[in-house]
Amino acid sequence: MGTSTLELNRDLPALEIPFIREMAEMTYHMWQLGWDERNGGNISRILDEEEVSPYLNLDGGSRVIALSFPVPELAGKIFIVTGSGKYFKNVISDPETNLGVIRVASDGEHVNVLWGFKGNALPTSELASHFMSHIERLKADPSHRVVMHTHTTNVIAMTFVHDLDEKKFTKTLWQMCTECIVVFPEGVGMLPWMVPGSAEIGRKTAEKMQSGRVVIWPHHGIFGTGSTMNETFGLIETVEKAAQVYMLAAGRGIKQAITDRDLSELAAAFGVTPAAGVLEV
Ligand code: 2HA
Ligand code: ZN
Repeated sequence: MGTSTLELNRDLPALEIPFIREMAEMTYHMWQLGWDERNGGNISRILDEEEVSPYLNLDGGSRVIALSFPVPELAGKIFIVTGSGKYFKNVISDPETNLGVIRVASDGEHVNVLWGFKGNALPTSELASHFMSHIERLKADPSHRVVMHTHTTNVIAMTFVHDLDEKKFTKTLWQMCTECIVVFPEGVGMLPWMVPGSAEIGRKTAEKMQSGRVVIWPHHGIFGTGSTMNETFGLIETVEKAAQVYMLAAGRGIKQAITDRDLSELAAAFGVTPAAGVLEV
């Protein structure tokens, strides 16, 4: 009934549609990195009408899903989203079951399924965190489009052995690889441990997104945001790389380090402003 079939271009394989292919390739790549075991991880990307309209009927979709957290700020916006309980590994072989394209209704209380979520699948269990983060990031940056959550192995490991203070965590990450401060000068946000999948963790995550693009959920994973899929992945990849270096080097008798002065020279050389209160120079 129109919910799992392309309304237009019915004969076009889903993987030939650029925004579906991009999700399929990204989820497969992230699964190969070992970050998205089983159904771990979820991605949502805002789609502009111009990129969707050649392929899908923007007013189509007879399936309606109610939201328990109204998002009037996102009324009319279109998203491609991974499915609840779905495996990143499987998106590439069956995008129509594992992904969906949804449009937020004008009241902000429902979404219409324009494509995908075959077999009555639902959007990610972390939809609240995604939608609320999209709202905050769009306020901060109109070019914002992507929210990505994944179970980056070394970031999770680091949250067991490092102080969870956001400034201390940020500084350690900056010290692990020279370019970190350039890639995320605003640092990382950190929540306390919380039960995932709720509107509450969504609100707390989004609050942190007011001033940054990365939020860490201790012992669980990471949220990253950005204007493109590539840039958002690159941001998360950089934080994870720093955490990996930390897990390799910490406790092994570090003999030299990148100093606070080095970090502030780097920031000046690359024209970025480091988060306040992290460096002592
Ligand atoms: O999609 O990662 O946080 C499963 C999760 C929940
Ligand atoms: Zn998760």
